[in-house]
Amino acid sequence: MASRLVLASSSASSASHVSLLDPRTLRRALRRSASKETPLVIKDAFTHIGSSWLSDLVASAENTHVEVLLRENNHTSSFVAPFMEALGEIAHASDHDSSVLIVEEDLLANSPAHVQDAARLPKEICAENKLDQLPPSLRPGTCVLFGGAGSRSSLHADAFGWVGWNYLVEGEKTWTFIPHDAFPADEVCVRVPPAAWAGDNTSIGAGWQTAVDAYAERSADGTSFTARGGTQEHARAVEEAIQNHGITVHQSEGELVIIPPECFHQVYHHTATVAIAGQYADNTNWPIVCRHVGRWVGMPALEQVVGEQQAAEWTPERLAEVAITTTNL
Ligand SMILES: O=C(O)CCC(=O)C(=O)O
Repeated sequence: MASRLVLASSSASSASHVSLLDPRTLRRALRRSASKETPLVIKDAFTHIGSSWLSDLVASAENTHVEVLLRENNHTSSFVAPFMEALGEIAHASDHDSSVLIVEEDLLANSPAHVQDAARLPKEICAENKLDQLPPSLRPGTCVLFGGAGSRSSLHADAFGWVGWNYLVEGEKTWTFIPHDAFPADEVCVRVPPAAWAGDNTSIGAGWQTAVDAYAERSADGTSFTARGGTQEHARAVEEAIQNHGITVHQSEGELVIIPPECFHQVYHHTATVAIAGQYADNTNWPIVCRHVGRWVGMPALEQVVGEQQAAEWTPERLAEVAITTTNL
């Protein structure tokens, strides 16, 4: 099978690039991104993250332990290690064939107030996050990600129809996006409720995840990749979807990537990286959130919500209450 993800010739033309300093263009681009599943790259978003932010974060966590995700020969496992040892692995011992990744919510949650404040999503992007009005057990938290060279996320779509955001503090990454309807989700995915939401009957939404790794095999010059993992048919179906509908985005240090609701994506870390990732819901994607929850809990009234006005009738409190009651029936 031919390698399909060719970095050198892929263009970022399907992803808009905007600056936080141009608010009117930014608002239009955010709205388009949420409704049309087009990823967005925002510059100048976290200018308040200063040069000491990372060292302050690391100092506050130096005596803690973290979960390390290890990917070796298409197999992912995890182990718990002292944070500083794990950082050493990320800086010096990670490569394409044996890579390490840390994705942690606790690091930021336990860091000093000025570190947390600097990592907050600017109001120009989301003035009021409706996810903050959900009951605490349903609220996703902001993560810090430390990736080693060659590490990659799974190929997945996030739960709930939220908008994802991912700011790159250090390093270089490539993203592959595939619009939801162009991805063979029923064939190759399992549904995964977010771990933060207990994963039991209190979960009111779920993401999609596949065992296929779009970045499994790297060409000798490092510019193209072949998918592997799952069955051969699954890998082929994913490759086809990427070939026909994939959008490649290169993310450099200081850029914020916006992940459209329910859009499939996988991320490849070319170097050691540090990133902050979170999620939000506002009027632009609240109808998508309502329909997502309605489908997951089996509530036609929610599933059929159309437009921002109708969605606004479902406050986050009402949505959570009704959906949790329905899942517990
Ligand atoms: O940066 C990564 O490795 C994964 C990011 C991601 O999947 C996300 O922010 O949703």
